[in-house]
Amino acid sequence: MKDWLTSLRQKDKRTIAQTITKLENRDPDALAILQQLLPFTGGAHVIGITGPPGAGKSTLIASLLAFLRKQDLTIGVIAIDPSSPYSGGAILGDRIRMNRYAMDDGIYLRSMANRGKVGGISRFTKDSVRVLDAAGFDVILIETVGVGQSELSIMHMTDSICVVLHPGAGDMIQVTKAGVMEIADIYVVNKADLIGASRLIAEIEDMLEISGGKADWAPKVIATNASAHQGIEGLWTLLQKHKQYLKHTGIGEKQRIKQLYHEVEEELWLILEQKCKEVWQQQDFEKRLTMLEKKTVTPQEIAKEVADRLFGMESE
Ligand SMILES: Nc1nc2c(ncn2[C@@H]2O[C@H](COP(=O)(O)OP(=O)(O)OP(=O)(O)O)[C@@H](O)[C@H]2O)c(=O)[nH]1
Ligand SMILES: [Mg+2]
Repeated sequence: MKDWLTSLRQKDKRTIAQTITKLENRDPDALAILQQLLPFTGGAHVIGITGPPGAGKSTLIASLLAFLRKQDLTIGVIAIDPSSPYSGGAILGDRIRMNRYAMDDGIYLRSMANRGKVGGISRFTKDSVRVLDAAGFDVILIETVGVGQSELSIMHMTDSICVVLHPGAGDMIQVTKAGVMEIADIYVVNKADLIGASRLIAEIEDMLEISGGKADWAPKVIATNASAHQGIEGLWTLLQKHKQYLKHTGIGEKQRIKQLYHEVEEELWLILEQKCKEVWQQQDFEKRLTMLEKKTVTPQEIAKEVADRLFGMESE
C-alpha cells in the first residue's frame, strides 16, 4: 500500500489509472484507498469547463494545457465524453495533441463515457478528482457538455466554473434552459474570431445586469479564440482571481464542506437504493402480481410494504 501511494504521489500514470479504475469499479479496496488519499487532497484548483456541444471546450483545454505547462504547473484533465451525435467526442480535439502529452508526467488525461457506470458520472468524476488531487496536480480541469441537468453536478465538485459559449443561433437559449448560466463564475465567449461574438458578449452582459449574478462574485466575461491560443492568459488571470476570492472570503472552504455533505447524501442514496433492490428481489413476485391483477392491492401498497420491511430489517 505504501509503494502504491508513493508512486501515486510521484504522478506515475499507471498507478493513477489503476487507482481510478479500482475506485470506478468499487473494488473491495476502494474505501481503504479513499482513506489513504484523504490527507493529500485539497491542494488542487478544480475547474469545471462546461457549455454546449462544439463550443470549443476541448480546444480551450488543450490551449490552457500548453499555457500552464509553460508556467511549470501540473494539470489533470477529466473529460466526460458525451458520446453525443453532435460530435465525435474526441478528447482534446485530436489524437496527435494527446500523444504529445503522453510522455509528460505533468499532465494526466482521463475520459469517460457518459453512461453505464455504477453510481453514475458524479461519483466517477469525484473519485477521479480525488486521485488527481492527491497525486499533487496543481490544476484539475473537468470537461462536461452543459446541456442537461445531470451536468449541473459539476457544481458539487469544482471550485470554479467556466461556461464556454460560441457565437451561433440558439446557444444562449439552450444553455439558459439547462440552468447552466446560473452556475458560471466565468463566461468564456470562444470563437471570438467569428461573426456574432461581440453580440454574444453583449447578450451575456445584459443578462448578468438583470440577474445580478452570484452573491459577491460578479461573473466575468472573456473572449477567446482557442484555436489561435488567444485570450488564454486573460482567462487564466480571471481563474486566479476567482481562486483568490474563494480563499480570502472563506467561501471556497464553505463551498468544499457543502460539497462533502452533498457527497454523503449521494452515497447514502446509492447504498439505500442497493439495499431496497435486494429486499425487493426477495419478494414473492407471483403472489404480488396476482394480487395486482385481481386489484386487491395497489402498487403503492406493495411499495410501502417493501419499504417498511427494509427499515424494519435495518432496525433489528
Ligand atoms: N473558429 C474557431 N473555431 C474553433 C475555436 N475553438 C474551437 N474551434 C473549433 O470548433 C470545433 C469544436 O471544438 P471542440 O474543442 O471539439 O469543442 P467541444 O466544446 O469540446 O465539443 P464537444 O466536446 O463535442 O462538446 C472544432 O472544429 C474546433 O477546431 C475558435 O476559437 N475559433
Ligand atoms: Mg470536447
